[in-house]
Amino acid sequence: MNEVIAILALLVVSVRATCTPSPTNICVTLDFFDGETGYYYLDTGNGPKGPSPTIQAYIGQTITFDQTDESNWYHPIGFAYEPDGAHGSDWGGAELAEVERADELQYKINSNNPTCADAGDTGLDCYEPEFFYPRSEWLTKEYKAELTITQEVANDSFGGVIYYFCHIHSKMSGKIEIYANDNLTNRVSGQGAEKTLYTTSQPDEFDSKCGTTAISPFKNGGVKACNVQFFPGTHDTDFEQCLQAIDCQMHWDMYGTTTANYASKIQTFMQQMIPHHQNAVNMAKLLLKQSTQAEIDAVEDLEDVLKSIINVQNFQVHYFRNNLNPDNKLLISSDSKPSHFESSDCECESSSAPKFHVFRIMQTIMIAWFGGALLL
Ligand SMILES: [Cu+2]
Repeated sequence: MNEVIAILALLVVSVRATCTPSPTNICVTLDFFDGETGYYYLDTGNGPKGPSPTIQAYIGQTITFDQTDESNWYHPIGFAYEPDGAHGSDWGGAELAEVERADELQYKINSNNPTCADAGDTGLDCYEPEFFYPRSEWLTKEYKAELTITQEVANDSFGGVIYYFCHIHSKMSGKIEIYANDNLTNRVSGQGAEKTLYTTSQPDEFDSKCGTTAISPFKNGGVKACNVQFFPGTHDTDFEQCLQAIDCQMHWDMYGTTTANYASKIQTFMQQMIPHHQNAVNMAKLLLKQSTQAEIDAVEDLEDVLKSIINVQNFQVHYFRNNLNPDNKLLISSDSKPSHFESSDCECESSSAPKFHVFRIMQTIMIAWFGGALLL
């Protein structure tokens, strides 16, 4: 039965229309190795550009953002007058104004206006919930957002700029510059100075090899290396060296981002769960980065599981940050080494061998004793 569903899903995926890029039909993809959540890449006819590229539009233009590509799962696009729109300007911040009037935005599912009970003016509340569907189910439909740059949108913009963003994850925004007409020379001024957009985080050489985010300081020889080997072996492959750094980051950050002697069970849970989830996300990305598609495909449902870990646990990390930050409990890991990583205090290697040795002696005595008892 599962095989039949899988084959049907494959057939449906293969008959979904492919996106033909142009300035008014933008093919949206995501590179999830790029930064924590991944960033949008936009193809307006010259290949995917990104991360989070700035694009141009003019008053009167309608632009379709085609999100049918599989990489868009869990990343429903939205539009706002300030970066991150619904998420606010910082973790847990108040919602910021979105582009959401009926003549400005229309979501499409399989090319139709959504008709669920909450469809409202734009269909967002039918569109966004489907991005939480299981990946195999989401993959059976086509998802698009049609944005129209009206005079009102131009007037409400700050400095002639609006932003696309992900309705599920923060920090994925990019700019849409608005011009008065199609020669794209006269940018509208809107209602005041342009807002500041954060920069995207870029993977360094080690992260690029591992498919991860910000683990270089934790690799062997790095400034935050752990002096603890988290799994056995000689760690002589890229996969092992990446995994060691990923595990070191989690141990360091679970210690360093947790309030000491704190009475709130919920906030302590959230503080610990952020680095715990980041570890899972980086491990999933490492496996995808260092495996061939054939290796992944050989294990039933593995691609769904890995991409689910990346998108769902990142969403939960953002949920924890949004809860912790307004109470000043979203901590940044310090640069001072957790005491249990100092080699002088480390009980991991020096004492485990004697304990193991004592265990073996006890085992030998017990076997000898029982063996002797049986002979009597
Ligand atoms: Cu997203």
